[in-house]
Amino acid sequence: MIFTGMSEQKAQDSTGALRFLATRHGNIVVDGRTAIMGVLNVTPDSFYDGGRRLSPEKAIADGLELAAAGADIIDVGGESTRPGAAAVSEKQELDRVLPVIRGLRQALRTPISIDTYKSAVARVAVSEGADIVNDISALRFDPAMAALVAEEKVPVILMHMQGTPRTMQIKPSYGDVVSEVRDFLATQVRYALSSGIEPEKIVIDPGIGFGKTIEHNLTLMRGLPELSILGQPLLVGASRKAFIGKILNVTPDERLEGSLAVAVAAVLAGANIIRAHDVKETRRAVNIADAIRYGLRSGEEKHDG
Ligand code: 7PM
Repeated sequence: MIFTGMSEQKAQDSTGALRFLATRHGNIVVDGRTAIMGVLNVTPDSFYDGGRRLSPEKAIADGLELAAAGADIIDVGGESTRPGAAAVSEKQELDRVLPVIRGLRQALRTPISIDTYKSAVARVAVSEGADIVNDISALRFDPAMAALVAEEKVPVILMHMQGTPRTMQIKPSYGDVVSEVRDFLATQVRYALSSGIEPEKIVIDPGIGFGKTIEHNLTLMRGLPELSILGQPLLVGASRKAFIGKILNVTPDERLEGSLAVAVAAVLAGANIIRAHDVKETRRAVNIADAIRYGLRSGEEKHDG
């Protein structure tokens, strides 16, 4: 693909790949620079950050910290999707996320995504200031989700998952994991379009760790260019996930370096958005990957040596 200078800021490049994700709180650049989505789980039971934010005040403070560290998006979630995690009611999920969305929205203009597959949760979250719907079911679990996203004209993240959060890690199985994930995402993009969601508002995501063995995750990382060719911005979320722990034989709190290595590999293989717990460190690592992938941006040139 040919870049004629990042200052032109056209909506699309010559290949049709999207350069921006338009939200109510501004455009998120997704080409020429990788966006970072900071994870803000407001749950008692997430595998890494669960139980850290039992009050909305603590969650809001952590969200402000993610923004200060350079997050381009803050992903607020009220239900853990780790294997076997307890399901929560719509009311409980909203009780967790709404005070946090309201508090962040008052203090910040950083785009906020709501990590939910429930349209009722997404509807209220968006009305209170969320800008993006992050649906780990890719519009499949709630038949009302596609219409809600179309009506609100918000960007949506379509993520691949085999099975459900409860069952997904019981013997995941594929013929060819890359082509199956690619074909699934292509189908869900078509469904989103047929539901009236605009093409420039659709992000795709292979769903690292969602119904995949360690080998499946590694094969998908290798196959990311096959997903990029769908022409939608590509999000990769591998931060502190189990396959990193299995390779390095470390617990979630020791997975920073592995997560940064995966983030860099993802960017060099075509990712446009990286979902991460450790925004400051991920931003720095990804800035290097961005410089390799896209070249220096004006202002970044410093003398050598
Ligand atoms: C087990 C699996 C435990 C996954 C925790 C998680 C993603 C996401 C999550 C992702 C998008 C976590 C995750 N992962 N949304 N939500 N992509 N779009 O690390 O990879 O918090 S939950």
